[in-house]
Amino acid sequence: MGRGRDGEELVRAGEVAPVLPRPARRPGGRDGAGRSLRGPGLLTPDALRRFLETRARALGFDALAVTRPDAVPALPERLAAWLAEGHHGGMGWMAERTEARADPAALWPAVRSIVMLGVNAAPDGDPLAALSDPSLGSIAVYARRRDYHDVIKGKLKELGGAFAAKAGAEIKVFVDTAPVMEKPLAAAAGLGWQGKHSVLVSRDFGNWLMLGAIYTTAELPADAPEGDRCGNCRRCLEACPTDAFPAPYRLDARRCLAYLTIEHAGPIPAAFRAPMGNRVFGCDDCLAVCPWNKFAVATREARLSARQDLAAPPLAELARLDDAAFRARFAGTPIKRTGRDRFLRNVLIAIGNSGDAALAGEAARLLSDASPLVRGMAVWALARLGHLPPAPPPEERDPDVLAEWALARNPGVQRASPLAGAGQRPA
Ligand code: B12
Ligand code: SF4
Ligand code: SF4
Repeated sequence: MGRGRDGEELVRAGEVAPVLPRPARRPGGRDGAGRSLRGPGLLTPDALRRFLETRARALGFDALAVTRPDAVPALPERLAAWLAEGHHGGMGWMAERTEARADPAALWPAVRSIVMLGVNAAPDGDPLAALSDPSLGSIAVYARRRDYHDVIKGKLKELGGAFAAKAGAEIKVFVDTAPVMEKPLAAAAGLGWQGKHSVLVSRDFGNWLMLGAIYTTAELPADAPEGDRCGNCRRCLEACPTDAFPAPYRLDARRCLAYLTIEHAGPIPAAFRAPMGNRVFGCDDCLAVCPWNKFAVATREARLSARQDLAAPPLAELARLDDAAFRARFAGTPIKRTGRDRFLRNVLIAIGNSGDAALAGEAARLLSDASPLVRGMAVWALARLGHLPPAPPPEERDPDVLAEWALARNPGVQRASPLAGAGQRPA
């Protein structure tokens, strides 16, 4: 997911106290060829690499591989093409600092090696189970737990600090918050390959690795990239409820429910409301159908383990969240980032799609919410359920909300049946 911030963390040798390694729990990666002696302890690049692996395992990382800053020369062209098509939608920050985003050396000229790390966030059970019960809200797997940005950033700093001290090198750590293209770098390092849905797929962890990066001035042996293992498969492309892939390997974020439910600020465009079904935060459809998930096992990282109360919360409960209750319920999770109003917008669309007249009362109450975004979606939900009052309340003056009232009277807004939108495409 996007974060839209330019967070960079430079750590110099000795700034972060090294931690004592706990016993390793997973076999290490590959050994590369040594090149020169380095750092105060005269460690070879191979020895530094082994140090990184041992420490990373002890900190709870599940995958580590190394690449060079110039490993993907096509990146500037690919990023430019994506932006030129407008596929980033309202994520204006993706169009900023593009030179640095597409070229690690432009972000930090001193970088010599890039260490890509993955934390397994595989779900325990069917990640799409909530889609079959329209009275529940479906929340993306990555968001049913503590915010991975916080978890991984902490681990990266600890690992990077220990490495910087050992190597006598400088490092910067990144997780989603800086102009870094984590997926192609992880693919170049051999952690997996970018599937036709563009997400990194791993032979060991399927679609569920969350990524982070350490840029360093140290020379480390680089790993070989992993080849594309999608073959003729098209499952992810076909599973998308909103046809968000104009071609394999290319995503138009403006059609993606992960973008629309999380990053997009205003009302969800009308054509995508029915296909949203009951997805109230993010979407996992293209990830969940990938056959490579059969090798994934549920996360061993306790701090990334799912919170049961976030797996499939009842819509009726979510519709009652005021600002304080929203913050209390989702503190420490990625969901808090949307804020209460955007989240309630999504909940109301799910209520509209539920086909459940018993939920109409929740939507009716929100016709007088303080947020115009929420009031507007309450109008849509009530129209979908066939319970819209004949006229807007006299005090309603907001032009966007009044536009929703006008739209709701349009015969194109039809009553929903249970599960409407699950697998349905927008007009
Ligand atoms: C912006 C963003 C989004 C946007 C746009 C997604 C996108 N595909 O770009 C939105 C909001 C839609 C989004 C959604 C999700 N995101 Co997001 N997102 C990011 C972010 C911040 C940047 C991604 C980026 O650089 N996009 C720009 C495009 C141009 O790059 P690209 O996707 O790599 O595109 C490549 C292809 O187009 C390719 N290409 C073009 N033509 C061709 C042709 C061939 C033949 C080939 C092979 C390739 C190819 O070249 C491009 C460069 O490699 C990253 C974190 C980061 N800093 O990297 C997280 C990140 C990608 N997101 C992540 C996750 C988990 C998700 C969701 C699953 C969340 C959810 N469940 O709701 C969805 C998945 C949707 C999807 N199918 O992509 C994880 C993915 C982990 C992984 N294993 O890959 C990341 C890496 C965050 C993290 N730190 O772990 N995200
Ligand atoms: S399946 Fe969901 S997450 Fe994947 S591209 Fe389509 S809308 Fe986005
Ligand atoms: S579902 Fe098929 S095409 Fe899509 S990423 Fe997985 S293997 Fe590749």
